[in-house]
Amino acid sequence: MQREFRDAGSGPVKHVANRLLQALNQDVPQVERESRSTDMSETWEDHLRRTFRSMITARTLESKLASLYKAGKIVGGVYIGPGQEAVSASIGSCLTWNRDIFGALIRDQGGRTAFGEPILDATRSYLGSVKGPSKGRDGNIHRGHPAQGLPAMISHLGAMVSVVAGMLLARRLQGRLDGIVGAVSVGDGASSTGSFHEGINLAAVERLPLVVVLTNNQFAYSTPTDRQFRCRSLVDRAIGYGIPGYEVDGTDLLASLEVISKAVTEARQGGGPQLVVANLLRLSGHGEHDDASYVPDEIRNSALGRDCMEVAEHQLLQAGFVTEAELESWKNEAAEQVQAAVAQAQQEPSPDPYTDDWSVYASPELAEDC
Ligand SMILES: Cc1ncc(C[n+]2csc(CCOP(=O)(O)OP(=O)(O)O)c2C)c(N)n1
Ligand SMILES: [Mg+2]
Repeated sequence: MQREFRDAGSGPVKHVANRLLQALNQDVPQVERESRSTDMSETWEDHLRRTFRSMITARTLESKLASLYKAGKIVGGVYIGPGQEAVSASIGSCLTWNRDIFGALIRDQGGRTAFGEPILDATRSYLGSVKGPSKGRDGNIHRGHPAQGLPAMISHLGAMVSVVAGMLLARRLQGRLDGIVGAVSVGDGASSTGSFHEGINLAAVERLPLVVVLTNNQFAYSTPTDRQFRCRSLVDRAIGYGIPGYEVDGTDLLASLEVISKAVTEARQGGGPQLVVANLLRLSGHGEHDDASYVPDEIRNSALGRDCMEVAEHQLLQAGFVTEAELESWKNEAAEQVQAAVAQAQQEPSPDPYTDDWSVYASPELAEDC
């Protein structure tokens, strides 16, 4: 199957775009691949379908959140990850809720859903419901379920790398690390922070089962990659840490799931930390308040700017892994679930500042054993 792309631009963008083109123009694999999810009975095809369904749910949910924000129904910011669902959902679908660890960042609704976070968590957080995981105090994405392996997100870019490395080290010291993987999702901006370096270095030295998935979406807010790093590709950083590194086209679900599942399996089997670098373009603003007018058309029109949802849909239909009718029903089901989750959160109360225990430093109810 030959894929067609719009103009790949010039210079470095053209170089990356051409490499992606070469990779993408290989045929959709006909061979049955072994599923690397923890459910050993699951086929590669089912793993792929499950991952894609999470992508659909995430896109549907985030589109709804964006329109609620624009209608003034959400206070604060809305941060979404269109274009990144294939990478994010691939991380979540290779992990097992209540066993593995997932350090999600701001563009990981796909991964959260694939990992097992209920979509009600998102609507309750954004709509300020007291029943949300942060009891209505966090207006967007700093939510989690630490006891189930989803630590509450820290915004400070690379911080989750150190947090997840620390959680893995703690589990080893407690004698309960066996077969567990900790995956963390970060961006190109995060890769310039000390915490990213310290976390990976510690994991490499201790040979912890840490998988770092670094999504290079070409911007950290409005900072482009040429103001962020000087190396050819961020995957070259793996050499410095002495760990395996993989680079993948993040707009391609088949390729992303294959590479991420390989990295997760390697880590699970004792291969130590793994670095996956996924290249794509952030298809939204940094948040919904940002029109991203600083993104040049040259990048938007390159292969990096492809929408992974369209690519995945095409791939699955072409490979015969899904039918048009099934796709339609998956989309309808996602829309119904999102509608129900919004309606439920909207009818729930917000925290009451006069009666609530504000728990400025810690809250006994929120302190879960992680
Ligand atoms: C130390 C710090 N500075 C600034 C911010 C605000 N901030 C949150 S995400 C972000 C950009 C992150 O870029 P990147 O790591 O590439 O991830 P992306 O948003 O592109 O997914 C910024 C500036 C922050 N959370 N922490
Ligand atoms: Mg970025």
